[in-house]
Amino acid sequence: MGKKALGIFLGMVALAWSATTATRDLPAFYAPGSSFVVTVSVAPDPEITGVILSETLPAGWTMTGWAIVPEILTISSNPEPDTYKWVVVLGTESMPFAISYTVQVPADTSGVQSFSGTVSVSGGRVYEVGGDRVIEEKGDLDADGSITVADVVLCARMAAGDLPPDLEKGDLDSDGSVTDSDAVMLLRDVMGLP
Ligand SMILES: [Ca+2]
Ligand SMILES: [Ca+2]
Repeated sequence: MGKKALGIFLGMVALAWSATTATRDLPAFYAPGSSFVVTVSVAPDPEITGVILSETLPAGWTMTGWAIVPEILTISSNPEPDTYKWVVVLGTESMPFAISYTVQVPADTSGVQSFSGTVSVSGGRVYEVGGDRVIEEKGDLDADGSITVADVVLCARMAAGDLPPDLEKGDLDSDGSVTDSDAVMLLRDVMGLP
């Protein structure tokens, strides 16, 4: 292999090995009517000077605030109802960053919901955002795939100290404990009340 050919070959290897990555971190569960924070961590290629992150939320969910760490010049927009974009201007100093955004869940949401997203980098390539994609509704305490009166009964028994509390799925108002107010929230959900 000639020197030039070797150079091209090594260049191709470097291209193949240096890839921008983006990873989403979601909580495992949501409660209808609540809000929570989603974090997307992006590690751009060294030569990347700008990144556009685009995130599509479950239908009807809204983004209510965001932050980027470290602080980099960023412009956000909401081009379509459920899609949010952030243009991150890295300039000459490409560095990993994380965008955290707060999501408001509508009160009438139920079931498993999913997120999707892409990162477009200067130079034109587009990568899928990896990591967590789906989030389940809190309250399915008997894990049978739906939220029914049976789950309300379990929640009420946890609130009464009759059963060990399931904080991940049973703490609907996210105040750190399973109490009667969680059981009431779940009952309202089962009955289709706002
Ligand atoms: Ca259930
Ligand atoms: Ca609670």
